Amino acid sequence: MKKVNYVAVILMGFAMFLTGCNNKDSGTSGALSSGAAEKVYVAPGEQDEFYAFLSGGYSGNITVYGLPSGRMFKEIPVFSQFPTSGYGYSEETKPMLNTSFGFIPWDDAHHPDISQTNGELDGRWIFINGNNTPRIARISLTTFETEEIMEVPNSAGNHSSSFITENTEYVVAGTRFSVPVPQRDMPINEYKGNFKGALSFISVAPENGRLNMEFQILMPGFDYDLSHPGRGKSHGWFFFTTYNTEEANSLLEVNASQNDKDFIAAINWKKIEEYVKNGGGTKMAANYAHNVYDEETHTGTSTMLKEVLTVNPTDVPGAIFFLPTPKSPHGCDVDPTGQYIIGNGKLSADLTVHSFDKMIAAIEGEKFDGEAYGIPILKFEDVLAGTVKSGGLGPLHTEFDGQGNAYTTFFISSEVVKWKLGTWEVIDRKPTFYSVGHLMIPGGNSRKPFGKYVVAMNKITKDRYLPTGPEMEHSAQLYDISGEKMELLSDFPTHGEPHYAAGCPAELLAPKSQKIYRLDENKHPYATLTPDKARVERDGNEVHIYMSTIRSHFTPDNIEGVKVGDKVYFHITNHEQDFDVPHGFSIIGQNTSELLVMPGQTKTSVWEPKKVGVWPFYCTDFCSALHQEMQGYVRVSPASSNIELSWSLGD
Ligand code: RUQ
Ligand code: CUA
Repeated sequence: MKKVNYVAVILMGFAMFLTGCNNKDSGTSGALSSGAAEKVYVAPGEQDEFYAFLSGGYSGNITVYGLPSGRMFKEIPVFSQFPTSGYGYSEETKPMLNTSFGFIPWDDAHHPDISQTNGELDGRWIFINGNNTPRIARISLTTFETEEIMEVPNSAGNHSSSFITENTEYVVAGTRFSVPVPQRDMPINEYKGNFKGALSFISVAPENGRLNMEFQILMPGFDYDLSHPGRGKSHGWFFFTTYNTEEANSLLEVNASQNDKDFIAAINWKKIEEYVKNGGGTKMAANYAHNVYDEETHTGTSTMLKEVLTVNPTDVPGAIFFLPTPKSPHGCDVDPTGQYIIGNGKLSADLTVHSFDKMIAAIEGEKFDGEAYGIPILKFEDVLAGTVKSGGLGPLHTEFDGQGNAYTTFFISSEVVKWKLGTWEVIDRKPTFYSVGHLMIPGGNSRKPFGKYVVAMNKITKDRYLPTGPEMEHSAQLYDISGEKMELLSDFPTHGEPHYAAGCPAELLAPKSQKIYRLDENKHPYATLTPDKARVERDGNEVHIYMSTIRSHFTPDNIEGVKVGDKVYFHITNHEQDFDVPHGFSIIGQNTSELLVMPGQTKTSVWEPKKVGVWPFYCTDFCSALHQEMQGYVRVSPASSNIELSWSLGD
């Protein structure tokens, strides 16, 4: 990609000039110019310029891509069991998926957000929300492993999440559905005035990223759809879109569209933080899981937390205001300067842009237009910065390029529209294929966007790829936005349903990406640190096998004395200290998944042998020329047998 053949480019330009070919419509014609092809071509052995982290939606995970190539590098398991790596199947990772509803091996993951320092991406962690059984996850961007999951109490449909403040002080989680708080048995049609919407502020410890549920604001019973932090001048505030301010509880497609305007809730979290630090708020009994993965033992633990601090909005005057925003707004986006708050009214054609300065002036002038449940409503005209008459239909989400431009997706009219902040004029529009949801510019949700590419994530694929039965993978499209006009460069398939995505320059992550885990730092209680420590121990009907692996051998490789009815734990330590050499482990009849054990790591799989016989196990990852020889046997005797445990160390 870097080695552009200039002569070819000049000749090509000349040829276009001769034929009168106009590059402008390359997106609709389906025939891309070779200029576009060169822009996405990453030659063999070369690397991409950006990482892109796409949420998997109903896959529950995150997928990692390179830009501009659109090549998929990895799927990071977060909320879903993942047989490819054994996540959620191994004894070490099962606790990560514990909740107050028990073991929940799936979720609906929507909005990844990378940690920031001073409003710029710092590449330490990425956060994502579980929408269905409300949870927030923190993933290390060194190991690309899920390190922590916090359940969110009093929430339901954790959708206006997981956005972070500009120094990663908080990861914020807002409920989409309002519910009775605390949950109780009550008639649904008594919703209005009785249900609450919890907005949770979870602090992130700067040293190690540990999450702590600091407080929850119990808002009126609206739906809280999306949110974004203030930044720069508006740092200290958080903005949430609401819909269903009608508080309807049935036929929402009609009944929640009655009000001409819903609200953006502006929350001064610094003020609430101060209130809470001074002893404000009410402790409420709760029950929610906090799951932490220990870096030294590579083992997760799950703790149930029993209390949450709640804040009633009217107890902190001057902290929360409503900004009227037309037509059931969905996206809520804040520009890199922190001045503009954009509400995308999904039933309107126009975009509403609020001004932070005007909002502050209106608050100081106490110019209110009534209140809702004690929360002051500002006057629409007083806070409005401008309206983008876009000519599109169904605006959803907006990102920024750092050059004073904004890019908004339109679901109904299937396009990305580029417009100018401050003048509100539309500069360009390009079709998407089809029905675009979110879009992402690397750093586009920070003070410092890298405005070279935008990725549009489309909800419908149809004819873009070879058909694969009734369902197609969703389609992403990459546009070059470095010029005045956008240029469609490529399509690439995604996995699950990408909602939001986050991207960053490759150099922020690539140099610090973990290569191995050091064996001499392995603190796993069942680690086998030298092959001579490999052994088998019986404890009642539990059998613990301490096993080590190195190309191309399991130690021990033959085990006898196991009986039907035993619970056999294979604790496997990978002794490799080389980058990219995992070993796998699987045994016939195992009803979990294989394990993929990284260099220096220990992982555990449980096997409950059902049948007498001699059963093989093998390595599932083709690790060397003698990978096929990496195998062993377990002899399983009848429950009544008294064959002693024995094993071979291969000497
Ligand atoms: S959503 S397509 Cu889950 Cu972010 Cu708007
Ligand atoms: Cu180890 Cu294949």
